[in-house]
Amino acid sequence: MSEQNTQQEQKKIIFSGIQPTGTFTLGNYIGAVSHWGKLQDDYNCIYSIVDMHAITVRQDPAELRKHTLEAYALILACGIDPKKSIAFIQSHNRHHAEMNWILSCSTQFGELSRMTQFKDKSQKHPDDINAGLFTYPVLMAGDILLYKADLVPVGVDQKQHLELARNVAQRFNQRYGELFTVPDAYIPKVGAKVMSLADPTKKMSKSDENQNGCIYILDEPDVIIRKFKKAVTDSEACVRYAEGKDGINNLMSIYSVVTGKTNEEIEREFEGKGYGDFKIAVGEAVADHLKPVREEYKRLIADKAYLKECYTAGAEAAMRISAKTIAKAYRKVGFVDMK
Ligand code: AQP
Repeated sequence: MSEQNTQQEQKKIIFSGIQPTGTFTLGNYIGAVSHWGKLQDDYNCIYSIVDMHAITVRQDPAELRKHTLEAYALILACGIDPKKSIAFIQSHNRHHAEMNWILSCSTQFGELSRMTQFKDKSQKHPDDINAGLFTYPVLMAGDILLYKADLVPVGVDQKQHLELARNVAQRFNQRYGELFTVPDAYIPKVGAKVMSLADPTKKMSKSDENQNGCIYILDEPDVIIRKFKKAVTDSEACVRYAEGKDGINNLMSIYSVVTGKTNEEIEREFEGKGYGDFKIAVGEAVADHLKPVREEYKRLIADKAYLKECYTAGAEAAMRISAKTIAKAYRKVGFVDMK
């Protein structure tokens, strides 16, 4: 075996996914996707557009198909190199649905009932509280466990689901014998929860009805700056990070991520200046930061043949790994081998 292959095998495994429920927000980007590309050299990375998760909320089929392709192009535009990482569309690999069933039988009704995302989304969609919405975290556990991922880069909102994946993995291993790696969350120190600009007590979300609260990473610079100008702050008119200043704290975190400046440096930079100047500076810095992503996305989305080549190769590579895990899981639970 070559030295390069041995190194590849020794690297830890990373899995993460994103739903194609709309254009990614600055929250998705800062909390998750912007880290994905940076991890490619040090880990064996597997990234997925999790379209099966997206249908837990009613989707228009044509829109979902379009958003899935766009999301795939977007992760590449954000720096995922399909030659370094496995990048695929979840529904292309049927092992996810199969693992979902196996793990459903090792997950308790009570633990799923405690999931805050289920409670939030049931409130948001009271006319469609479907079983898939309830068992979403089991599908997610399967996504991770199929690839024996060591680390899962996610925003802080996914911490509870990851905890569940760990419990399910441990329970299965105890019941049937060692199979799954128990994964750890990889949560960024700054920007793990980007808040809505319109209501800084609420998470910035793709499906938020208030468009002003949400920066989409493909928004044009003038739109980004306009939204930041409207951001809800407080009446103190002093740029400082402090309890109770949710709006300013959020803007400072965003500014810190895109400029690399610390909170102390930001406070010094805006000493004696009003919120108006600060909001414009944040808007401009974010627009500049996202410019290369926007440009690369436009190039990629126009090249459907290239995208297809990448997601097909990605699904094949993903299946080569997950086929082994699902076969072992079937054997461990006692299913009869066909061969
Ligand atoms: N506001 C956020 N701040 C930091 N990280 C965030 N993430 C989402 N919102 C924020 C992280 O983005 C990754 C992909 O999320 P997802 O698409 O799988 O689902 P989500 O968490 O439900 O994201 P949205 O934007 O809120 O989607 P909708 O509106 O469809 O529910 C995850 O790692 C997540 O932590």
